[in-house]
Amino acid sequence: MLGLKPRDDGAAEVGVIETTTDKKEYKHPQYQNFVLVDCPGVGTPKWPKETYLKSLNLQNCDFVIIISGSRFKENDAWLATETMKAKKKFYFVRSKIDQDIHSESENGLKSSEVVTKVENYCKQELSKLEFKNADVFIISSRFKLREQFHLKRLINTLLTDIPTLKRDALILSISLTIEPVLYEKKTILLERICKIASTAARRIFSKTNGLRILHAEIEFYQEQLGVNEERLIGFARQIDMTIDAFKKQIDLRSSIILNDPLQFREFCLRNTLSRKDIHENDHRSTLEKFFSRKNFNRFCYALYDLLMMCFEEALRILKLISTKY
Ligand SMILES: Nc1nc2c(ncn2[C@@H]2O[C@H](COP(=O)(O)OP(=O)(O)OP(=O)(O)O)[C@@H](O)[C@H]2O)c(=O)[nH]1
Ligand SMILES: [Mg+2]
Repeated sequence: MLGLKPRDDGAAEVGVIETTTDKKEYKHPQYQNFVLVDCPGVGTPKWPKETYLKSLNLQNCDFVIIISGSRFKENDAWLATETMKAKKKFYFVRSKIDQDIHSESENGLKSSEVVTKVENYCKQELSKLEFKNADVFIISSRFKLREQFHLKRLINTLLTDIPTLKRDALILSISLTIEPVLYEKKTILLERICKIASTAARRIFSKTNGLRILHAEIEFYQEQLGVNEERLIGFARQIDMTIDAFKKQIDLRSSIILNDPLQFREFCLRNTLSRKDIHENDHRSTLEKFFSRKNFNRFCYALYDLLMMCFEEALRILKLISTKY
């Protein structure tokens, strides 16, 4: 969820031996108020069941994710019950599905069949532990596989469950490029257009400053939607393509405009979009309210256009990557 590999700075420690012995907070690299707390499992020497809840400080959490790499056991069910009593949401997550897929491939099972088998088995086990109809999210933490399996559904569920006020912060913190997250991000970024355009337009006697604000915002779009240089290199590597071939295939235009000062200036100061080009649902009324002010208009159009461009690029990346798996 933090978009980090195990060896990256700020990533949680992982290891084959007991690794997490104390509670540790992991701040999102870009969004410091999104904090994931990694805790040892229930019943480990330093974290016995008797003092677990006190150590966990459940009241300070928004939700609890209970992760198991094998079967869910009594202690997992106990933690879920306690979380429920504290009126917080909990989620059962079964990781390491890639290992099951690997083991079962020799038996001729397809990966989707293995996922279903493990999911049903986990549900069965949880039902024996008095969790009838529990939802179980099957995932793999392997960096290359993290956007596959049920992580998409887990994130969607989190987004539905989270208190509204915290939703935007959560969505912007999610570094995964998965379709529902992209759509949510687009909505949040659209809502920022007026404010950014207005700030930039107020620098009316100094267009350069205004343009600098737009430039920073569009870099933020790229970062958020996963079409910045760093993510592109990662995606290209993931599907064994050279970065140039990848960019060509995606028909990447946003970074070309952003990296060429002249083109960028021209793009921001033109005013080619007409009202009918603005999609019906895309906050038309908010945008229209301000349509009379010239620079504001131009900046709104430019931001809108570039946001859509980045968004379409992100969708094309997603499509390309999914066809390669
Ligand atoms: N193949 C595979 N290995 C995984 C996956 N998730 C974790 N691992 C590996 O399993 C081992 C244990 O992972 P950790 O993340 O340290 O597990 P943990 O539950 O935090 O363990 P403690 O901190 O000791 O409680 C490490 O070697 C990880 O690399 C996964 O989805 N697939
Ligand atoms: Mg750990």
